Amino acid sequence: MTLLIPLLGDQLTPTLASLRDVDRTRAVVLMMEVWDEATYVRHHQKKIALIFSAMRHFAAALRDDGWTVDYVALDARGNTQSFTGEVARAARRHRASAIRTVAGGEYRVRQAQDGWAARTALPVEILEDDRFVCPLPDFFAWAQRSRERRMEFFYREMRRRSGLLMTADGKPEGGQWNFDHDNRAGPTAGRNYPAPLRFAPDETTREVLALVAERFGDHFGALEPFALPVTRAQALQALDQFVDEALPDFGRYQDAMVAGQDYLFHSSLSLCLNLGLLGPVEVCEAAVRAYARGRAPINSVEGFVRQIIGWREYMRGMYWWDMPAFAERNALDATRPLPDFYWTGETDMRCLAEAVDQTRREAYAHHIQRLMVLGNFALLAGVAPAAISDWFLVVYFDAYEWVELPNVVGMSQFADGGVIASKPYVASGAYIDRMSDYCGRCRYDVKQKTGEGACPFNALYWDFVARHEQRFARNPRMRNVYATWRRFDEARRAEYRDSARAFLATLEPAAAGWAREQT
Ligand code: FAD
Ligand code: DLZ
Ligand code: SF4
Repeated sequence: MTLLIPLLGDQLTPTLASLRDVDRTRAVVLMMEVWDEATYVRHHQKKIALIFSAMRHFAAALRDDGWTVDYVALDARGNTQSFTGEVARAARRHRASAIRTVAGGEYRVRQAQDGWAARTALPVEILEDDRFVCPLPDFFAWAQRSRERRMEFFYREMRRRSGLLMTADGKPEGGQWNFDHDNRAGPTAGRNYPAPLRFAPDETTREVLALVAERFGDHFGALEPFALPVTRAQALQALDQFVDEALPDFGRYQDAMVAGQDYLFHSSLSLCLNLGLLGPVEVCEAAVRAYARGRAPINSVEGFVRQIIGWREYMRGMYWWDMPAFAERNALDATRPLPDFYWTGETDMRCLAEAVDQTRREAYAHHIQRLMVLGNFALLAGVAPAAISDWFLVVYFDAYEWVELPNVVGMSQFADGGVIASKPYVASGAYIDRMSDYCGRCRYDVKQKTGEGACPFNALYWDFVARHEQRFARNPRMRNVYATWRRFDEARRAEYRDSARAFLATLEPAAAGWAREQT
């Protein structure tokens, strides 16, 4: 009687549902490095190394804890290179009598799990992933009864449910649910920024780095230097350092962008959260403790908690609510191929060149770079949502489809028609200039509106406004924008549109094969 427990690469949590209440002497945990997962999109090299290294460290920790772990390395003999193939092989190898696993975080994987019973002729128990504050059935119930499925309303329920930042009489701490209006400072000259902790690779990580260099060396991104946390102990250190050094200013500078500063006051904890090395509640509790001790102000702590129990949980719910249709959404009928500079970084637009360069080096960019530079440009230029979504899924160390897709297709590209975002996240150069120090040394002039030498975001912005007038003119949050557009005379409107057209004609489409293997 052997229970086989397949455990996926983003399920690195010792208290995972499938590991609870199990007789360890009769169970085998199966972990699999498989080509299918490493190449369903051609992930950034650092992301593959991170996941393989974290998986290997987690397997070692489970063994230390008394579990029998069958770890199938990528190059192991007979590896079929798919989850289903490996589950079937392991079921035979261990003469398993039953299979118990936690639901995969991605639709594709969850579909595969549904086929395991037929493939192995064994009973398969697929448990809900309970590492979130909001179970999916509760999210669906909320979505069903909500007229407007906006994050802000959902977030208040999560505050009440978790008790985080709630007073004893059930009121929001600090008297408000949301302190976002305090969180809009641009960069301040002369500020020092805390660097996230960097962890020297140990022998396990070095072996993985050699493997990734050999097998995935033609994928996007720099493999080394590699300094990411790969164990729970390292993740906890990273959390402590963030709370002590960055959290106090997290809120104020949340939307700022500074050349050469990859992280500012952001936590970079998404990688630990999404792998399961840290849980959402413990991370929020650490921030709330800092607030209680007077070490971090309410605008920072509330902002941070909102990102995790608000946005992160909401995005997961929306993903499962709308899949598989979500992946096909394209409300604005955008069809442009992805410009090649997203892969090469070769563009004179400094904001984009900075964002792509740090993405290549670090497999990381912070939220405002993702939303208001990389996403904003794709939306303004009319890039096909599936093309920009593939790019985001490849390049970030925290990118799993359940969180990437709703952020890109929903929030950033408005391709869901305005379910997640109440207005499109578009901005001209003036916004980027206000929130960053990029424009000063850009070849383009952010103040110039049209023509050669003008910041391309300016004409693209008004071209977007014009292209989508029918859809957005009646949106209350776009009323002022359209009032301005209508005040422009014909000649000025034509100048914007011609300038945008001329710029778009210069964009080189990316070569095929960067994001997905060519068939
Ligand atoms: P912080 O700024 O320190 O925020 C704290 C935590 O809040 C993050 O670690 C993250 O877990 C959570 N969080 C913040 N915003 C969001 C959000 N919108 N959705 C979900 N969680 C959030 N996040 C991912 O985890 N994976 C992705 O693939 C991803 N793709 C994105 C693509 C686009 C176009 C956009 C606009 C956002 C995307 N995000 C994604 C959300 C967000 O940008 C990242 O979570 C964040 O930048 C991670 O860096 P951090 O840990 O330093 O975040
Ligand atoms: C992203 C990823 C990669 C690159 N490789 C593996 C792997 O070899 N084995 C594994 O178990 N998981 C991997 N992952 C993460 C999976 O894609 C992840 O488990 C799914 O996203 C869960 O839905
Ligand atoms: Fe980006 Fe325009 Fe500023 Fe250049 S001028 S950095 S293109 S916003």
